[in-house]
Amino acid sequence: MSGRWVVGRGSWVVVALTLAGCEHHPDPALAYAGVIPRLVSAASGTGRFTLTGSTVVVASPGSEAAADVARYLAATFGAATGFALPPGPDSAASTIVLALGGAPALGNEGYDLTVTERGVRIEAPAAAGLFYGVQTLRQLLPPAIERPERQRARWTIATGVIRDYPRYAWRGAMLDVSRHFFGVADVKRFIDLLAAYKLNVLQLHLSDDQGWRIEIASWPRLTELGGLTAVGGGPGGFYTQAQYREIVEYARRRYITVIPEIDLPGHTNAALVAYPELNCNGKVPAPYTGIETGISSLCTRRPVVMQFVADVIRELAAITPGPFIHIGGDEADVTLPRDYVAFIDSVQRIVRAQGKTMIGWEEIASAPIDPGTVVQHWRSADLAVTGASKGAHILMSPSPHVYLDMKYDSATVLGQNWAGYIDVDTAYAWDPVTRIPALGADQVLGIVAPLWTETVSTMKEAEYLLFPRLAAIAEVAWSPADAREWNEFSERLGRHGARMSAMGIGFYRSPRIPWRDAPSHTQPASAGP
Ligand code: IFG
Repeated sequence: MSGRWVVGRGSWVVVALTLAGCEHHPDPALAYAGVIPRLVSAASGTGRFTLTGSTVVVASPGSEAAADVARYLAATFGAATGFALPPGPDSAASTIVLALGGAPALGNEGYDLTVTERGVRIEAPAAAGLFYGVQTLRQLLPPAIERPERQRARWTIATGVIRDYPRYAWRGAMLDVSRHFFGVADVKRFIDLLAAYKLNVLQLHLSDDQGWRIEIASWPRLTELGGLTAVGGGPGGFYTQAQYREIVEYARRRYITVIPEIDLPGHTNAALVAYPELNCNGKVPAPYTGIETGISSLCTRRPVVMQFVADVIRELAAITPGPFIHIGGDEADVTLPRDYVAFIDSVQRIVRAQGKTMIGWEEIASAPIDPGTVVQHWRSADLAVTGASKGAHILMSPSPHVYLDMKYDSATVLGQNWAGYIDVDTAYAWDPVTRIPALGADQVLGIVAPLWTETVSTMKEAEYLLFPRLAAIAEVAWSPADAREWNEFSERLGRHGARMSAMGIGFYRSPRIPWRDAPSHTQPASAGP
């Protein structure tokens, strides 16, 4: 039977819904109320639209971006359906229309999505909105749409109307490829997972004590030597600049901005191993494969160090189309405070000279940072407030809520616990504005959830720590604050398990969630450091 779900601000209203049929053919109308992140508004109807081999995709003429979203849609839905979903005319009997235009109030990531008996129409002022409409469309289809193999199924969507747009413009995750290296294919998988939940920033933590992961032509030993190590002594690795460009382009097609992080002046042992002239004692330190922090520093007063920093940032800026360069700045425990402050001031001049905006972990707030600098909060509210008082924008990465390398609970093998245990409710039940009361809402840019990889060496392990918490955090970043409520989310996430399984995600089956799907995996065996 059919029903209507009306989703509005603050409450769910079920209008004459009769739970029909058995579990594996849930009422398509239910899907509108199941989308993660939660939609701003949605109402499902009693009609049905079924995708078929004759469905065509109609993209706004003259827009390469819209055409590229159409190609992405065809590729994303093609594997499971076997349908070509080719470009076609608006007059076709079965269409998915991707139309640029619509209500300007939707902003550059919002969209309207309408499903009728004849087809789907996604309308958005900008192509990013079309892309996010496609992410929602995926979740209106049965979970099987996510499976890589072709299946004979009825790809039916309930008719309905959706209006959706994000709360924050900065919604992302960070992957630490320094402690353990993750190759291009893994990073592309990480990007696909971000895109599915409408996240739009990938911060790549490219250098640390244990490894340097990006080729710098003017300082080749950074990767020739600094790229050889990793936590635990395993093989390291690095990206050539061509591979980095490949990652950036893959992310761009999914409306994700790559933000490279070169951590300075601390977290630099791998650089010192490669170039001891950067070390105050001029000696080559032993490669570091442990997991302590605050153990290293560039010799910030040496001219050669500033030349090094200028060369690295110049080369990184040249391969980074995005407006931001992250210079780390955290845990510089063995850098003299006055040297640290002078160094950060010098680095920001170098970043500015490259036409980029500097991002740093909250410790940079102790330096004379430019207004407009991005300060990434991770553990000190005071430093975040200091940064904001200097005109910085605050990026929220509060470690007790979004550090995805934290264990779920004491039974979790992977991960650490210095910021506490983080189950799904802890990742969900917080708000970026009220988290630091002294911050004004307009001073908060958005959210980034870091996955540090001291204890994580494969994507399987990464995905176990990422999900379901990253889906929860994506909702904190996208959905209206007054529409978020833990009990409703936990029910919705319980129904979402089948979709994560279909996506091949070996997620943590939190006991706090009423999972509706059969368990399909167990906790990955520990790799440990
Ligand atoms: N803090 C360090 C990270 C990482 C993390 C692991 C920041 C900004 C602990 N710095 O978080 O390098 O080691 O949980």
